[in-house]
Amino acid sequence: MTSLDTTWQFPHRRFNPLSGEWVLVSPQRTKRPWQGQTETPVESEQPAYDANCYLCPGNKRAGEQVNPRYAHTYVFDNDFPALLPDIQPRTEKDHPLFQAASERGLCRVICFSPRHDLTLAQMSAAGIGRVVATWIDQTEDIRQRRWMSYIQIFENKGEMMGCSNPHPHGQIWATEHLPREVEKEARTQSDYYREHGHTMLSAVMDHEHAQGSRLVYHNAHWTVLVPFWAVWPFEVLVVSHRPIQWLPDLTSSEREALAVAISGLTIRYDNLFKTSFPYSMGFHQAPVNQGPQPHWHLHAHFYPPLLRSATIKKHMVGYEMLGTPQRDFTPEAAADKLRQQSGIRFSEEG
Ligand code: H2U
Ligand code: ZN
Repeated sequence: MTSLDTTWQFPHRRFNPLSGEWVLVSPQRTKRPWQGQTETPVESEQPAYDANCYLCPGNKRAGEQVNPRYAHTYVFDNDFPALLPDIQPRTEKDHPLFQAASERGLCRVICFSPRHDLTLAQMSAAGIGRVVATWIDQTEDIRQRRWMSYIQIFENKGEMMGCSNPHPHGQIWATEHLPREVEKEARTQSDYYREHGHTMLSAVMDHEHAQGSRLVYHNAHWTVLVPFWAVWPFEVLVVSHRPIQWLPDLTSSEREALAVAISGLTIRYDNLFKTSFPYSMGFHQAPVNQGPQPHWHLHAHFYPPLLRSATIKKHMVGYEMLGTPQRDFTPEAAADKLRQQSGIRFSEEG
Protein backbone atom coordinates (compact mmCIF):
# COMPACT_ATOMS: atom_id res chain seq x y z
CA MET A 1 0.00 0.00 0.00
CA THR A 2 0.99 3.62 -0.70
CA SER A 3 4.04 2.80 -2.77
CA LEU A 4 2.63 4.89 -5.64
CA ASP A 5 5.96 4.64 -7.44
CA THR A 6 5.15 3.16 -10.84
CA THR A 7 1.40 3.33 -11.12
CA TRP A 8 0.72 6.96 -10.18
CA GLN A 9 2.27 8.56 -13.30
CA PHE A 10 -0.41 11.25 -13.43
CA PRO A 11 -0.85 14.54 -11.55
CA HIS A 12 -1.88 13.96 -7.96
CA ARG A 13 -1.88 15.52 -4.53
CA ARG A 14 -0.12 14.09 -1.50
CA PHE A 15 -0.83 15.05 2.09
CA ASN A 16 1.92 16.12 4.50
CA PRO A 17 0.62 15.09 7.94
CA LEU A 18 3.44 16.98 9.73
CA SER A 19 2.59 20.35 8.21
CA GLY A 20 -1.07 19.57 7.54
CA GLU A 21 -0.63 20.80 3.95
CA TRP A 22 -0.96 19.27 0.48
CA VAL A 23 1.72 18.96 -2.20
CA LEU A 24 1.18 18.67 -5.96
CA VAL A 25 3.13 15.88 -7.73
CA SER A 26 3.42 15.85 -11.54
CA PRO A 27 5.47 12.76 -12.47
CA GLN A 28 4.46 12.88 -16.14
CA ARG A 29 6.29 16.20 -16.52
CA THR A 30 9.90 15.04 -16.21
CA LYS A 31 10.38 14.90 -19.99
CA ARG A 32 9.59 18.55 -20.67
CA PRO A 33 12.25 20.56 -22.57
CA TRP A 34 14.48 22.69 -20.40
CA GLN A 35 15.76 26.10 -21.49
CA GLY A 36 16.29 27.57 -18.07
CA GLN A 37 19.32 28.48 -16.04
CA THR A 38 22.48 26.34 -16.45
CA GLU A 39 25.18 27.65 -14.15
CA THR A 40 28.70 26.28 -14.41
CA PRO A 41 29.69 24.21 -11.39
CA VAL A 42 32.01 25.80 -8.88
CA GLU A 43 33.96 22.85 -7.49
CA SER A 44 36.26 25.26 -5.66
CA GLU A 45 39.11 23.63 -3.75
CA GLN A 46 39.29 25.28 -0.35
CA PRO A 47 42.50 25.62 1.68
CA ALA A 48 42.61 23.98 5.15
CA TYR A 49 43.14 27.47 6.58
CA ASP A 50 42.16 30.79 5.01
CA ALA A 51 43.69 33.96 6.46
CA ASN A 52 40.70 35.97 5.20
CA CYS A 53 38.05 33.71 6.74
CA TYR A 54 36.21 35.14 9.75
CA LEU A 55 35.50 31.62 11.01
CA CYS A 56 39.01 30.13 10.90
CA PRO A 57 40.88 29.78 14.24
CA GLY A 58 42.89 32.81 15.36
CA ASN A 59 41.25 35.12 12.80
CA LYS A 60 39.47 38.43 13.31
CA ARG A 61 35.71 38.75 13.01
CA ALA A 62 33.53 41.82 12.65
CA GLY A 63 33.73 44.24 15.57
CA GLU A 64 37.31 43.45 16.59
CA GLN A 65 36.40 40.01 17.98
CA VAL A 66 39.15 37.39 17.55
CA ASN A 67 38.46 33.65 17.32
CA PRO A 68 40.48 31.47 19.70
CA ARG A 69 42.77 28.81 18.23
CA TYR A 70 40.00 26.26 18.67
CA ALA A 71 40.71 22.58 18.09
CA HIS A 72 37.25 21.03 17.57
CA THR A 73 33.98 22.97 17.39
CA TYR A 74 33.62 26.66 18.24
CA VAL A 75 30.45 28.57 19.14
CA PHE A 76 30.07 32.35 19.32
CA ASP A 77 27.23 34.88 19.51
CA ASN A 78 26.41 36.08 16.01
CA ASP A 79 27.94 39.54 15.51
CA PHE A 80 24.93 40.50 13.37
CA PRO A 81 22.10 38.80 15.27
CA ALA A 82 18.55 38.75 13.94
CA LEU A 83 17.31 38.46 17.53
CA LEU A 84 18.28 40.19 20.76
CA PRO A 85 17.91 38.81 24.32
CA ASP A 86 17.37 42.04 26.21
CA ILE A 87 14.68 44.09 24.50
CA GLN A 88 11.67 45.49 26.39
CA PRO A 89 8.45 43.47 25.86
CA ARG A 90 5.96 45.39 23.78
CA THR A 91 2.74 44.52 21.97
CA GLU A 92 0.45 46.46 19.67
CA LYS A 93 -3.08 45.06 19.43
CA ASP A 94 -5.25 48.17 19.17
CA HIS A 95 -6.22 47.33 15.61
CA PRO A 96 -6.86 43.62 14.88
CA LEU A 97 -5.53 44.03 11.35
CA PHE A 98 -2.29 45.68 12.44
CA GLN A 99 -0.88 43.63 15.33
CA ALA A 100 2.77 43.52 16.38
CA ALA A 101 4.75 42.04 19.26
CA SER A 102 8.40 42.23 20.28
CA GLU A 103 10.39 39.00 20.00
CA ARG A 104 13.26 38.17 22.35
CA GLY A 105 15.89 35.65 21.30
CA LEU A 106 19.50 34.97 20.51
CA CYS A 107 21.61 33.91 17.52
CA ARG A 108 24.81 31.88 17.59
CA VAL A 109 27.22 30.53 15.00
CA ILE A 110 28.75 27.03 15.32
CA CYS A 111 32.00 26.29 13.47
CA PHE A 112 32.02 22.55 12.81
CA SER A 113 35.83 22.28 13.03
CA PRO A 114 38.97 24.38 12.59
CA ARG A 115 39.24 23.06 9.04
CA HIS A 116 38.10 25.59 6.45
CA ASP A 117 37.83 22.87 3.80
CA LEU A 118 35.92 19.98 5.41
CA THR A 119 32.14 19.80 5.08
CA LEU A 120 30.13 17.26 7.10
CA ALA A 121 30.42 14.90 4.10
CA GLN A 122 34.21 15.08 4.39
CA MET A 123 34.49 14.90 8.18
CA SER A 124 34.99 11.64 10.10
CA ALA A 125 32.08 10.24 12.12
CA ALA A 126 34.08 11.16 15.24
CA GLY A 127 34.36 14.76 14.01
CA ILE A 128 30.62 14.91 13.28
CA GLY A 129 30.10 13.40 16.74
CA ARG A 130 31.68 16.54 18.21
CA VAL A 131 29.22 18.66 16.25
CA VAL A 132 26.35 16.54 17.63
CA ALA A 133 27.77 17.02 21.16
CA THR A 134 27.89 20.78 20.55
CA TRP A 135 24.25 20.86 19.39
CA ILE A 136 23.35 19.03 22.62
CA ASP A 137 25.42 21.35 24.85
CA GLN A 138 23.87 24.39 23.20
CA THR A 139 20.34 23.05 23.72
CA GLU A 140 21.11 22.45 27.39
CA ASP A 141 22.60 25.90 27.82
CA ILE A 142 19.93 27.90 25.98
CA ARG A 143 16.91 26.16 27.53
CA GLN A 144 18.04 27.27 30.99
CA ARG A 145 16.66 30.68 30.10
CA ARG A 146 13.08 30.16 31.30
CA TRP A 147 11.64 32.57 28.74
CA MET A 148 12.94 30.57 25.79
CA SER A 149 10.40 28.50 23.85
CA TYR A 150 12.33 27.27 20.88
CA ILE A 151 15.91 26.45 19.91
CA GLN A 152 16.26 26.14 16.15
CA ILE A 153 19.53 24.48 15.16
CA PHE A 154 20.27 24.61 11.44
CA GLU A 155 22.88 24.61 8.70
CA ASN A 156 22.63 26.62 5.52
CA LYS A 157 25.15 25.04 3.18
CA GLY A 158 26.45 26.33 -0.14
CA GLU A 159 26.44 29.61 -2.01
CA MET A 160 23.25 28.54 -3.77
CA MET A 161 21.51 28.64 -0.38
CA GLY A 162 22.87 32.10 0.39
CA CYS A 163 25.57 30.84 2.71
CA SER A 164 28.16 33.59 2.95
CA ASN A 165 31.24 31.59 3.98
CA PRO A 166 32.50 28.17 2.80
CA HIS A 167 34.00 27.41 6.23
CA PRO A 168 31.61 24.68 7.43
CA HIS A 169 29.32 26.12 10.06
CA GLY A 170 25.79 26.06 11.34
CA GLN A 171 23.63 28.44 13.29
CA ILE A 172 21.20 28.59 16.18
CA TRP A 173 18.32 30.98 16.42
CA ALA A 174 16.40 30.68 19.69
CA THR A 175 13.18 32.55 20.40
CA GLU A 176 10.60 33.29 23.06
CA HIS A 177 7.76 32.17 20.75
CA LEU A 178 7.41 29.12 18.48
CA PRO A 179 8.46 29.62 14.88
CA ARG A 180 5.77 28.98 12.25
CA GLU A 181 6.90 25.52 11.08
CA VAL A 182 7.26 24.31 14.66
CA GLU A 183 3.81 25.60 15.58
CA LYS A 184 2.32 23.50 12.76
CA GLU A 185 4.24 20.35 13.76
CA ALA A 186 3.32 20.78 17.42
CA ARG A 187 -0.36 20.85 16.53
CA THR A 188 -0.34 17.95 14.05
CA GLN A 189 1.82 15.69 16.22
CA SER A 190 -0.21 16.33 19.33
CA ASP A 191 -3.55 15.72 17.53
CA TYR A 192 -2.15 12.45 16.16
CA TYR A 193 -0.78 11.31 19.53
CA ARG A 194 -4.06 12.05 21.31
CA GLU A 195 -5.93 9.88 18.83
CA HIS A 196 -3.45 6.98 18.47
CA GLY A 197 -1.32 6.89 21.63
CA HIS A 198 1.96 6.74 19.69
CA THR A 199 3.91 9.35 17.74
CA MET A 200 3.09 10.12 14.13
CA LEU A 201 6.68 9.56 13.03
CA SER A 202 6.85 6.09 14.66
CA ALA A 203 3.89 5.09 12.51
CA VAL A 204 5.46 6.69 9.42
CA MET A 205 8.72 4.81 10.05
CA ASP A 206 7.00 1.45 10.62
CA HIS A 207 5.17 1.89 7.36
CA GLU A 208 8.27 2.98 5.45
CA HIS A 209 10.38 0.07 6.71
CA ALA A 210 7.63 -2.37 5.67
CA GLN A 211 7.17 -0.64 2.32
CA GLY A 212 10.81 0.16 1.48
CA SER A 213 10.56 2.37 -1.61
CA ARG A 214 11.34 5.66 0.16
CA LEU A 215 14.11 4.46 2.49
CA VAL A 216 17.56 5.94 1.84
CA TYR A 217 19.68 4.77 4.77
CA HIS A 218 19.24 3.35 8.26
CA ASN A 219 21.27 2.11 11.18
CA ALA A 220 20.37 0.81 14.65
CA HIS A 221 19.00 4.16 15.86
CA TRP A 222 18.16 6.39 12.89
CA THR A 223 16.30 6.17 9.61
CA VAL A 224 16.82 8.50 6.64
CA LEU A 225 13.89 8.54 4.19
CA VAL A 226 12.42 10.67 1.45
CA PRO A 227 9.04 11.60 2.89
CA PHE A 228 5.96 10.52 0.92
CA TRP A 229 5.07 14.24 0.81
CA ALA A 230 8.53 15.64 -0.09
CA VAL A 231 8.48 18.96 -1.95
CA TRP A 232 12.17 19.54 -2.64
CA PRO A 233 13.61 17.09 -5.23
CA PHE A 234 15.90 15.25 -2.79
CA GLU A 235 14.34 16.31 0.50
CA VAL A 236 14.84 13.82 3.35
CA LEU A 237 13.69 13.31 6.90
CA VAL A 238 16.13 11.91 9.48
CA VAL A 239 14.13 10.23 12.25
CA SER A 240 15.29 8.83 15.59
CA HIS A 241 13.95 5.33 16.19
CA ARG A 242 13.13 6.13 19.81
CA PRO A 243 10.34 8.69 20.05
CA ILE A 244 12.29 11.18 22.14
CA GLN A 245 11.76 14.93 22.26
CA TRP A 246 15.12 16.64 22.67
CA LEU A 247 18.70 16.14 21.46
CA PRO A 248 20.05 15.94 25.06
CA ASP A 249 17.88 12.82 25.59
CA LEU A 250 19.99 10.85 23.10
CA THR A 251 22.06 8.03 24.60
CA SER A 252 25.72 7.85 23.70
CA SER A 253 25.11 5.11 21.13
CA GLU A 254 22.28 7.17 19.59
CA ARG A 255 24.63 10.17 19.36
CA GLU A 256 27.28 8.08 17.61
CA ALA A 257 24.69 6.60 15.28
CA LEU A 258 23.40 10.08 14.44
CA ALA A 259 26.90 11.17 13.41
CA VAL A 260 27.22 8.05 11.23
CA ALA A 261 23.78 8.68 9.67
CA ILE A 262 24.65 12.32 8.87
CA SER A 263 27.91 11.16 7.32
CA GLY A 264 26.12 8.45 5.29
CA LEU A 265 23.50 10.91 4.04
CA THR A 266 25.79 13.84 3.18
CA ILE A 267 28.23 11.55 1.32
CA ARG A 268 25.38 10.15 -0.78
CA TYR A 269 24.17 13.70 -1.43
CA ASP A 270 27.64 14.74 -2.66
CA ASN A 271 27.90 11.64 -4.84
CA LEU A 272 24.56 12.28 -6.54
CA PHE A 273 25.86 15.13 -8.75
CA LYS A 274 29.58 14.82 -7.87
CA THR A 275 29.52 18.13 -6.09
CA SER A 276 29.44 19.61 -2.61
CA PHE A 277 25.66 19.29 -2.32
CA PRO A 278 23.94 22.45 -1.04
CA TYR A 279 21.05 22.29 1.40
CA SER A 280 19.32 23.81 4.37
CA MET A 281 18.99 21.35 7.22
CA GLY A 282 17.81 21.62 10.78
CA PHE A 283 16.56 19.71 13.78
CA HIS A 284 13.04 19.82 14.97
CA GLN A 285 13.19 19.02 18.64
CA ALA A 286 10.27 19.80 20.94
CA PRO A 287 9.67 23.31 22.30
CA VAL A 288 11.49 23.98 25.57
CA ASN A 289 10.24 25.12 28.99
CA GLN A 290 6.75 23.78 28.28
CA GLY A 291 6.79 20.49 30.21
CA PRO A 292 6.60 16.93 28.81
CA GLN A 293 5.50 16.64 25.17
CA PRO A 294 5.35 12.89 24.45
CA HIS A 295 3.69 13.59 21.08
CA TRP A 296 6.86 15.22 19.73
CA HIS A 297 9.24 12.94 17.82
CA LEU A 298 12.80 14.24 17.30
CA HIS A 299 13.77 14.55 13.62
CA ALA A 300 15.80 16.60 11.16
CA HIS A 301 14.77 17.94 7.76
CA PHE A 302 17.20 18.33 4.86
CA TYR A 303 15.97 20.61 2.06
CA PRO A 304 18.41 20.59 -0.90
CA PRO A 305 17.62 22.81 -3.91
CA LEU A 306 19.37 20.77 -6.65
CA LEU A 307 17.14 19.14 -9.23
CA ARG A 308 19.04 17.53 -12.12
CA SER A 309 22.74 18.40 -11.91
CA ALA A 310 25.31 20.26 -9.85
CA THR A 311 23.93 23.51 -11.26
CA ILE A 312 20.25 23.08 -12.06
CA LYS A 313 18.16 23.91 -9.07
CA LYS A 314 14.49 23.90 -8.32
CA HIS A 315 12.86 27.30 -7.91
CA MET A 316 9.88 27.80 -5.63
CA VAL A 317 8.16 30.39 -7.80
CA GLY A 318 4.97 31.11 -9.68
CA TYR A 319 2.31 28.55 -8.83
CA GLU A 320 4.21 27.45 -5.74
CA MET A 321 4.30 30.98 -4.29
CA LEU A 322 0.72 31.70 -5.21
CA GLY A 323 -0.84 28.25 -5.06
CA THR A 324 0.76 25.05 -3.72
CA PRO A 325 4.30 23.60 -3.79
CA GLN A 326 4.82 21.17 -6.66
CA ARG A 327 7.40 18.57 -7.69
CA ASP A 328 7.98 16.66 -10.92
CA PHE A 329 9.65 13.25 -10.39
CA THR A 330 8.32 11.23 -7.47
CA PRO A 331 9.75 10.94 -3.96
CA GLU A 332 10.16 7.19 -4.70
CA ALA A 333 12.36 7.98 -7.72
CA ALA A 334 14.43 10.37 -5.56
CA ALA A 335 14.90 7.75 -2.83
CA ASP A 336 15.93 5.20 -5.45
CA LYS A 337 18.61 7.58 -6.85
CA LEU A 338 19.96 8.31 -3.36
CA ARG A 339 19.98 4.62 -2.37
CA GLN A 340 22.09 3.80 -5.43
CA GLN A 341 24.87 6.15 -4.31
CA SER A 342 28.06 4.82 -2.77
CA GLY A 343 28.72 5.34 0.94
CA ILE A 344 32.23 6.52 0.03
CA ARG A 345 32.56 10.12 -1.20
CA PHE A 346 33.46 10.47 -4.90
CA SER A 347 36.64 12.38 -4.05
CA GLU A 348 37.90 9.38 -2.03
CA GLU A 349 37.18 6.84 -4.70
CA GLY A 350 40.12 5.79 -6.90
P1 H2U B 1 25.63 32.16 6.84
O1 H2U B 1 26.72 32.36 5.90
O2 H2U B 1 25.29 30.70 7.06
O3 H2U B 1 24.44 32.97 6.50
O4 H2U B 1 26.07 32.62 8.27
C1 H2U B 1 27.20 33.30 8.64
C2 H2U B 1 26.82 34.08 9.88
O5 H2U B 1 27.97 34.59 10.47
C3 H2U B 1 25.88 35.23 9.56
O6 H2U B 1 24.69 35.07 10.29
C4 H2U B 1 27.69 35.87 10.99
C5 H2U B 1 26.65 36.45 10.04
O7 H2U B 1 25.80 37.35 10.72
N1 H2U B 1 28.92 36.62 11.10
C6 H2U B 1 29.40 36.97 12.36
O8 H2U B 1 28.75 36.68 13.36
N2 H2U B 1 30.62 37.61 12.48
C7 H2U B 1 31.39 37.97 11.42
O9 H2U B 1 32.45 38.52 11.61
C8 H2U B 1 30.91 37.75 10.04
C9 H2U B 1 29.61 36.98 9.90
ZN1 ZN C 1 37.77 29.30 7.55
